[in-house]
Order: sequence, then C-alpha cells, then structure tokens
Amino acid sequence: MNDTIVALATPLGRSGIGVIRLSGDDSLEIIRRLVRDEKFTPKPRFAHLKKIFDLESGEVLDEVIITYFKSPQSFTGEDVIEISCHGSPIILRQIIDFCLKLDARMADAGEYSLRALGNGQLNLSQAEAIRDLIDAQSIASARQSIRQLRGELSNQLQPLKDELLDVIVVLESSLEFVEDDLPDFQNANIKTKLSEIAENVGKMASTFQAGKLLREGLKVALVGRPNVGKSSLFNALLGHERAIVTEIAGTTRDQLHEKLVIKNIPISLMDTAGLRETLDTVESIGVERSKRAMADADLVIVILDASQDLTDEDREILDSTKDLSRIIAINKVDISEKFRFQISDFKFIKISAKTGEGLDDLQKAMIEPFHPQDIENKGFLVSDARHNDLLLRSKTEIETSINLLDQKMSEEIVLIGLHNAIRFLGQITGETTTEDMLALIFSTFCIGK
Ligand SMILES: Nc1nc2c(ncn2[C@@H]2O[C@H](COP(=O)(O)OP(=O)(O)OP(=O)(O)O)[C@@H](O)[C@H]2O)c(=O)[nH]1
Ligand SMILES: [Mg+2]
Repeated sequence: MNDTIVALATPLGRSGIGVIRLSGDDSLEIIRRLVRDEKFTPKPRFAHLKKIFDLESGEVLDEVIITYFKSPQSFTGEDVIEISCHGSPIILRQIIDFCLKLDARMADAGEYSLRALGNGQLNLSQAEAIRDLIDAQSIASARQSIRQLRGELSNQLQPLKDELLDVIVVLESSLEFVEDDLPDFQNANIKTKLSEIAENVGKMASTFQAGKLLREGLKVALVGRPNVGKSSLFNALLGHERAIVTEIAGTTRDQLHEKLVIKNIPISLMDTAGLRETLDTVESIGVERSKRAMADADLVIVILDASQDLTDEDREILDSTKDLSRIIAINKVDISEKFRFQISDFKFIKISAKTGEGLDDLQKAMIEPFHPQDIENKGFLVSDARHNDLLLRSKTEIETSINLLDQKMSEEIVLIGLHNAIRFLGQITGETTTEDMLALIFSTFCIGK
C-alpha cells in the first residue's frame, strides 16, 4: 500500500488554482525532481513558492506553491505534498503526467480517504462524512456531514458498544465459571440493559427518515393534462422562466429537471409533457416519459385547471395517481375563484401560477408528509442507508437475544446474537468491516478524495 499516489484534488477545468496532491513515501523525492532541486526540503505546513520544470526540456512549466505535510501529520497519515498550480487543465495534466513518469500511480476513487482510514486518521463513518459533505445539496445537509466528520456518530455509538461489551463479558465469564444458570437477578439485570441498548440503537435509526430526506431530498413530478399550467407552476416555484409556456396544448414535449430547496430539503422538480392521447409521435414519447416520471417520483403534484370543466383526461390522471403520494393543485384560481367542477372527495390546494397565490401553502404541503420538523430539531441524523441498515440489524440481533434469555436458553446461544450485534455496530465505524466491503464503499468516492 506504500506506493505513492497522485491525483488532481480540485475539479477538472479552467480555474484560478488547481491543486495536485501526492501521498506516499516518494512524494518528497518526486517534488524534488519536478523543481530540479535535490536538496529541497520544504518546511512542513509552510507555503513554498517554486518553479516546476519540464522533465525533458528543462523549461519552466509553471510557478507553484508547494505545501508539505510530513507523516504522520497529514490527511492520509503518509507524506503528502500539495502542489497549487495555475488552474490550466493543460499544465495540470502535464504535471500529473510527470509525477506518473516519476513512478507515482494515479489514485483510485477514494484512495486518499482509504489510506487515512488505514492509518487511523479517520474512521469509516468519518470518511463517508467527507464524501457526503462534498455531495451535500443544502447547507443543513452539509452541517450534518460536518457533525459526522467530527465524530458525532462514532461518539454516540461508542457507549452503546461499551455497554454491549459489558454484557457479553458477563455472559462469557458465566460460561466459563458458573456451572449452573445465571442467577435470576442477574438475568433480569442483563435483560434490562439489553433492552436499553436496543432502544437507543432504535432511536438512532429512527432519525434516518429525516436524514435521508435532508441528504437525498425529494423527487417531485408536476403532472396533468395539457395546458393546465404545469410549466407555469414549474417556473413559479423555481423563480425564473425556465420552461416554455404557451397557450398551445402540448407545449412541453420533454421532461425538464431543476433543483430547488424548500426549508433545507433539496427538491428535484420535474416538469412533464401534458398527459393525453395523441397521434403526434414526439408528444406521445413525451407522454410515455411523463408516466415513467410519475412512477419514479416521491411525490406527484396533479394539476387541474379551475377555469375549465373537468375532462376525462383529468379523471384518468386522478384515478391513476390515487395510490401515489400526491397533492392536487387547482390552478388558475385568478381566473375563476369558483371551479366549474366538484371534487369534494379530494383534498386540494388552490393556486395561481400566474399571481403566486397559494404557492406557500403548496410548498408547505410538499414537504409536510416527510416530517421536516425532525430536521429542525437540530439533533444528529443518521443519513446513510448503510448505517441505518446496520443499526436495524444490530437491534434485531439484540432483541432476538433478549427473547432467548426469556426462554432460558444457554448463554452460548444468547451470545451469538450479541456478537453479531456488536459486529454490525463496529461496521459503521469500520472496525469490523471486511476488505471487500471497504473497496465497495470507497468506490462511491470521487478520484482525488
Ligand atoms: N390566468 C392564468 N393563466 C395561467 C396560469 N397558469 C398557466 N396559465 C396559462 O395557461 C396556459 C398554459 O400554461 P402552461 O404552463 O404552458 O401549461 P402546461 O400544463 O405546461 O401545458 P403543456 O406543456 O402543453 O402540457 C398559458 O397560456 C399560461 O399563461 C394561472 O395561474 N392563471
Ligand atoms: Mg408545459
């Protein structure tokens, strides 16, 4: 694992500065060759202005700032060199190529974080927090990632793991030293302790719904027959004229996706082609896509037109969405306050995409079913499906063990579940995570991280 890796740490493309990062035993040797100074020994954590030369021609390639992080006081725990170059993709490519010629290897996705983990600089949930921080779509989501990075998840887990271990030790030692069963009072004691642990593990897992919402947000599709004002509503929610709006039915042919944030929840909003039977080839493909978008969305907003009679198409849309999570919005209430139809059997919201009336209510209704108040409670939220799954599995194992205790099963059998439970908790922070799983997890990181 000690070969030296290199990657661009900043995004590809033109920019003011581009940072190349080297990590590994040869980092210092490689930079010495690049700056053509055999004795160059940068003071750790200080900025050094240097010239980088073309390996072959010896011409100056760029003027750069070099920062050296001496092992073990670096992100990876290895010798790290950061080269801040001018953000020219050509120059950056060239310098990376030279590093490769000098026997560095291109870093794999997440390899810096993986090395940091291997060297004990971070635990797994902290490394995952860095990935999530980079991918965060709202400031609240970024804050959660920072909390996880600072160890909040591991800190919450540690006492639970300690308590579980205490119980395991008692049971193990009774296996070795006690001929008979555990005395009843101790048995009851253990059960109480285990129930408490299971409850606390469950409490952590119960924050996942809000955590997931904060991290991944909601996919919301606007649907309805042509001309009801889907694109107008799309634009009104976004606050700018993104979609084409005309009085011609069938204006929108393709799906449009845009992002917005409502109360810290990232929303991926989709405008779709109006649903109707059509002979137009392009439009009918659009209609097909609208149907797929509906199936794929977390929430569907069905739009009706207050100024028109309800049509068969409207009824069909109402019927086909009745089992989905949906909101019915009656648009164009600026034209007719009274609708020309009865929909007493549905809950609906009155809006006008034109005047903005009712849009606040609509936005509230969009996020309400997803418990936005949990996000505002300011607690730490479990946001990773992997963590949630491990918490739930651990809880199930503990509960099974409690049942076995109730049935007066032997300690050996009770212990199997408890060992599983502690292993699952350990997998969250990576203490008991196998190599294969680590490889899988780190493949979701970006290169250079
Ligand atoms: N008065 C009024 N007119 C509206 C409102 N919303 C949309 N319209 C008008 O209704 C017509 C159709 O609007 P669009 O937003 O293109 O409707 P759409 O549902 O996207 O239609 P398709 O893309 O054809 O499916 C346009 O002339 C809009 O100006 C509203 O709230 N009030
Ligand atoms: Mg449209």
